[in-house]
Amino acid sequence: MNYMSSVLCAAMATSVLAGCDPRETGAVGDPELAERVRDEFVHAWNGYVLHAWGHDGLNPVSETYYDWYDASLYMTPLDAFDTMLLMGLDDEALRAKQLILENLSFDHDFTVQLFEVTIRILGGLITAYQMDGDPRFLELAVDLADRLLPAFESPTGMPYWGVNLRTGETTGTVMNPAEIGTLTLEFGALSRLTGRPLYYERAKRGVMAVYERRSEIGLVGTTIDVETGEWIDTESHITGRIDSYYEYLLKAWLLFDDEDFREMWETSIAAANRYLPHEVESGYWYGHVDMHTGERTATRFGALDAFMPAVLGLGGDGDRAARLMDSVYKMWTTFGIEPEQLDYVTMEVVSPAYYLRPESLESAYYLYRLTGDDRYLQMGRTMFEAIVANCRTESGYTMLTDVTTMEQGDRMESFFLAETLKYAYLLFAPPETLDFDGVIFNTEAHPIRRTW
Ligand code: DMJ
Repeated sequence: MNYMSSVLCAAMATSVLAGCDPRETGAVGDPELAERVRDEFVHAWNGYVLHAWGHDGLNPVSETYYDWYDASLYMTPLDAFDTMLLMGLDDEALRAKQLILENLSFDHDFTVQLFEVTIRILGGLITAYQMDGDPRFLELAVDLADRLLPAFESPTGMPYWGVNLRTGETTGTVMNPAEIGTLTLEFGALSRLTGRPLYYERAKRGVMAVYERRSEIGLVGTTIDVETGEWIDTESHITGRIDSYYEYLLKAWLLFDDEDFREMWETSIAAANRYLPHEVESGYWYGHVDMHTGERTATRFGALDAFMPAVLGLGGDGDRAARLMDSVYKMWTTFGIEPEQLDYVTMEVVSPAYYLRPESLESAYYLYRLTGDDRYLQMGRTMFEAIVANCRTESGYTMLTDVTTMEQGDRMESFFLAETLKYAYLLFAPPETLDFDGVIFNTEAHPIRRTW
């Protein structure tokens, strides 16, 4: 049993989530449904190939493409590549690999968002290198990371929002815990793979600067000025702008054996578990509070918050994981598909879109792998079938503008192929498809293996 497994098993021994090895939990999946997920992945990828080839992504209704910046950074093929390898789609993977290696360049005079480019592109390249073995993926990752490093040159060590890939000029002093804290797995893995500690040191210094500014009761706020170190928005929660801060505290400890991260994770999750949970008639939720007083500021929960059962489960807190997952599923089934945000007291939609997000399926996958409980398999089935029924188009899959009407929008985010369909596939596929205990997924579902 490796280190990660033993940490997890030790933690789980005290929780209701018993068992660590999926074969021991009896989690056999649903191989027929896994095949269907694979077919739907191919359908979505073919839409990209036909209408958006070489661009960042597909608009599946208008059958057009989009790019985030003035030139493509090949987000969809990079995000999709390791899913193809896991699904055994070797021809598709080879075409994606050729497209990336023949065309991808980071020598562009434009500013990119540090967080998004790190989780999707740097993360995609690192896993591509680990799974495929071609050193050109690692060379691209190093080139990208070197161009991103100037972002960390702030007075506090917390990175700026964006950086110009060619000039290194930085932009954006208002940042948040998620965008600062969700860089350590990618920069840390690169340090281990290259023997250059600088990447990890820079990313870690940024997270520690956030952690050191936690409130007297141990919580972090929504936005912070990276030059002054002052909090701007002091609302605390687990939704966007804070969410993966918690995820990476835990995962950096597990991936790198770094005791500093263990301490940061244990302190931070204890505060979150003390002040955020809210038991109301509709169930058990994690809401919003003021970071200084702990007073309730909002009763909102949403699609992004649904990552939390997975992280709680991975951290060994089976009881909270199971209870929160029931609420996640209720959020999904109340409307047929989860909304971006709801008020869990009134159960009314606050923000009605569904962006093809993965977090609910991700949590179903983790809890199924950790417990072998068929309830999670069934939850995943319901979610996958709802996505097929409502988001499928002739040329791919689209986001919905409103889950109360199921009106379709016109956008397929790259994380649909990186995460949503990957977690669905892994949930239903035989456990040996991926050794769950041997990898740590980055927040874009790129599995990172501790090869060092
Ligand atoms: C993805 O880019 C990542 O999962 C990120 O952590 C949150 N947003 C999307 C998916 O919803």
